[in-house]
Amino acid sequence: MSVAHRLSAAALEPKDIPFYDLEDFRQLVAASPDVLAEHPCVVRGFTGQWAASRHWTSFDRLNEAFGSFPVTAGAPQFITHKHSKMCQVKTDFGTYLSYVQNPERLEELFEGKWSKGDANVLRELDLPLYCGNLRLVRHSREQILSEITPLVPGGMECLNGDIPYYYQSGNHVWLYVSLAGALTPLHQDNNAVIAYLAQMQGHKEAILYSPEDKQHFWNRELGYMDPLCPNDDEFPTWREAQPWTASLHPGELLIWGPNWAHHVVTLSNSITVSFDIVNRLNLAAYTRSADWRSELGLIARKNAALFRCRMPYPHIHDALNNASETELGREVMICVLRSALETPLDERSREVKSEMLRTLEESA
Ligand SMILES: O=C(O)CCC(=O)C(=O)O
Ligand SMILES: [Fe+2]
Repeated sequence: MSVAHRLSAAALEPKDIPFYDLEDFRQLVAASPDVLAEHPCVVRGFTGQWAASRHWTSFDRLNEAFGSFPVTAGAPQFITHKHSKMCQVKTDFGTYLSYVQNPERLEELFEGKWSKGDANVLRELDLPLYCGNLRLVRHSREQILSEITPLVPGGMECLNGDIPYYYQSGNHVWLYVSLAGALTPLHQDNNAVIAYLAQMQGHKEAILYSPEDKQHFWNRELGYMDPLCPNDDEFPTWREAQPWTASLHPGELLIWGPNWAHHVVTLSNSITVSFDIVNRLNLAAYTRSADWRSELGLIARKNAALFRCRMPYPHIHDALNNASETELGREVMICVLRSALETPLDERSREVKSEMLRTLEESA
């Protein structure tokens, strides 16, 4: 197709992400366990089972439980295009909640806390600050997970608990509280996770693209396009990318497969739980990812004395001294998996750890 012809071609009509009641989703997953590689889904009737759907919708309760947690809030949440501008404050979640309840108190609440831009730049950007990193869980046995149990809808498999350091390696159990207008620009999540957004309050709109269309919505030089305002010069083939869209309301859960790119706009003040999943669909892709390796490498380096003592092997000591964080993370994981496999494990945990070890030994 000539360039001129391609530019004048019509963009692909967005496809509606299909909605399922919980039981229909269960049957869909049983018939096609890999359905999320094909398209995202919205599931109704799932989050109503959670204690969190009663507890995490009260700001007083959220403040009591998580107010002291350190967070950042950005406008937009983060940026994924080389030329985008953003503002950011470093604060605690309680102060952020005060802002969400009284956005006009911006200056007073964040005085001296700006790490990017300031209140004037924020007004120019015309976006609210958005805290997207209230991290709720660091270990798979934490009590707080009972708030969002069952963790996954419709009998989906979830292997998170069998993966060492899972919740410390950049994977989310995060709570998002956002004002109308808050923006999460187009991006793909770390570690090839399956992910969901569980809407507890308010309304969001999401646009997703399959990883197979990546060449049309991303380039190495600039990053990701803006799906609401695609730039023909920067992304000349954007019309060939198939958008999938969903409007998300309380009680609905949007779930997508590994590496699906997503752009999310908050349309009315919102509370959402976000959760990352690994199962057999993405275990190998997870294991091959660099993101958890560098997080784990960083943990090992920050706690070098402890890791030296627990792992008395010359190659780990060398890696602690000389290797990049990503290489160190791989070495540490191999060591953790080998020792775990020497102990009694249930069958599933043994399978997961053996597959991870095999994949890591194959991929340097
Ligand atoms: O809800 C949003 O604003 C986007 C969240 C997101 O990107 C995620 O949870 O992976
Ligand atoms: Fe995301």
